[in-house]
Amino acid sequence: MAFRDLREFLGVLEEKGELIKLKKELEDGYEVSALAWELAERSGPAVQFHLKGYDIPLVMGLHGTLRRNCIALGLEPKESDKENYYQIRNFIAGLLESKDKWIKPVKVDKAPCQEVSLTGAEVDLGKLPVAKWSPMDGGPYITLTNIITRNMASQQWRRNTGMYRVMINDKTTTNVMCCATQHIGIHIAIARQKGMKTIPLAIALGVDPVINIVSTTKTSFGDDEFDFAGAIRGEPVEMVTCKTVDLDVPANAEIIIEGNLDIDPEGATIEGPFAEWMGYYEEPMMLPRFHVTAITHRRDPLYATCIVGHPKNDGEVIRFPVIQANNYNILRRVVAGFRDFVAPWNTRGYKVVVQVNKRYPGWGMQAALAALTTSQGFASANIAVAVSEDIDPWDQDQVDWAIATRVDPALDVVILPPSGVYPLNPAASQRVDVDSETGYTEYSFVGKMAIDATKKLASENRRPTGTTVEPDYQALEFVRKNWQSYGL
Ligand SMILES: Cc1cc2nc3c(=O)[nH]c(=O)nc-3n(C[C@H](O)[C@H](O)[C@H](O)COP(=O)(O)O)c2cc1C
Ligand SMILES: [Mn+2]
Repeated sequence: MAFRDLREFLGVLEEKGELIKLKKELEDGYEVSALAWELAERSGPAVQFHLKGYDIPLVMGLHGTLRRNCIALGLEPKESDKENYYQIRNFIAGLLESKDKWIKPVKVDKAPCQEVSLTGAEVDLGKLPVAKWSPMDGGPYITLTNIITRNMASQQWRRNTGMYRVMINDKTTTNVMCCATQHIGIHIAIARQKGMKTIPLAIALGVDPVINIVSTTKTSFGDDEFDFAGAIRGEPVEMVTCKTVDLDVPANAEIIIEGNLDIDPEGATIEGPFAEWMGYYEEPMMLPRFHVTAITHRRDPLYATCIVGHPKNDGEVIRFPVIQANNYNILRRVVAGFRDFVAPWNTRGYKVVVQVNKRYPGWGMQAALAALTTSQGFASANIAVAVSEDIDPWDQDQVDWAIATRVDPALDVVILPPSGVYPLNPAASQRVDVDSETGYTEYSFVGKMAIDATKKLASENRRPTGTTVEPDYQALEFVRKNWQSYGL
């Protein structure tokens, strides 16, 4: 199964009643953002519409429900969010491990995304239907991006695509949010260490939804997400060479923005604030500036977007099952008695839960510490909780009950000292814009807390956790069968 492009996906969504084309034109960015908020609140459909003042139509909410993400991945959607979460997580985690199934992209000469090519004085980012989405935002933001860069130190074509936010400054420049712990941050640091002042960069907008999903998935550094997309699609992604920079981009995209990222720390400019996915306005930061050399697009392009901030906006829904799939794979290998791992939706990945079958004393704390110290866990989790098999790690009410009743705070909590982490961490302090020693960009410092909320054992020199209250199941069955007889 593979969608050729965004349009084919939209066609299927419309057929299934998952996409509505609005007749009404929207007035401004705030109305778009409020509509996104309410659609997230209601787990509503994807929408296509026009924004006043712009010719290019917008599509929004493509990834807004786990159900739609199942459709995007060619999986049969199931009834509940829980089933769809596990279905997507396991599918992504499985393919990440099956490198033999990864398929390299193929090159094409003629591409829909280059039907129109604007260079030099023709470049005008203001033509894109991108507005200020939230009152305190520092500018108009492009959000559903696929940002392609290369490892400039590698002889091979080591490429990365990641989804990173982009603030428009003027007709020809933007900032790109590229922090140290992301692969683009590593590309920048490597190029800086080689003494380079700029690197080529391309932004693909409006793509086959699988490409958005791989740009959000945390693969290992050095992996090409387009090879991984090939595995999901069951056929290669078609790529075309950019008009003005030495990079390849998905040929069937709606719009491509090409140019050079100024990585000289002197060239950084203020970006933000931005109403971000973790539910806070992100403070302004100094970020590299992107100088656009060309915009290419289809003759009648669509502009795909998402607006973050609501806990169930498409940005969160797309991230939630895939971003931790790699972490799940790592923990599966290193945690003794491993059963499951969930980064709960409501805590935006800053709290994670690992479930273990504790056969030996101490395995609970080992699991919680391991969840904090994989590279992804280290970069993004502040709190890890280990639970026993009787607690469903998906159900945060059960996890809270385990924390409240199985944790002696003096014995079952380990605090790790502050370390450099992903900067979009609301609890972190001391942000560093550019580290002159390493060339790394954007990180913060925060400590970490491991909580062992597993059942306690006598062999741990503890009073064993009591027996959980459960009904007599035979009696319960009897009561249920005879429910009417109680006059209820
Ligand atoms: C809508 C959306 C916007 C995102 N914006 C950013 C961003 O601005 N900066 C960032 O570091 N990560 C951002 N992410 C998360 C990254 O896409 C994700 O961590 C991905 O793994 C990065 O690619 P990489 O692993 O190749 O670095 C965003 C995710 C989504 C879904
Ligand atoms: Mn990557």
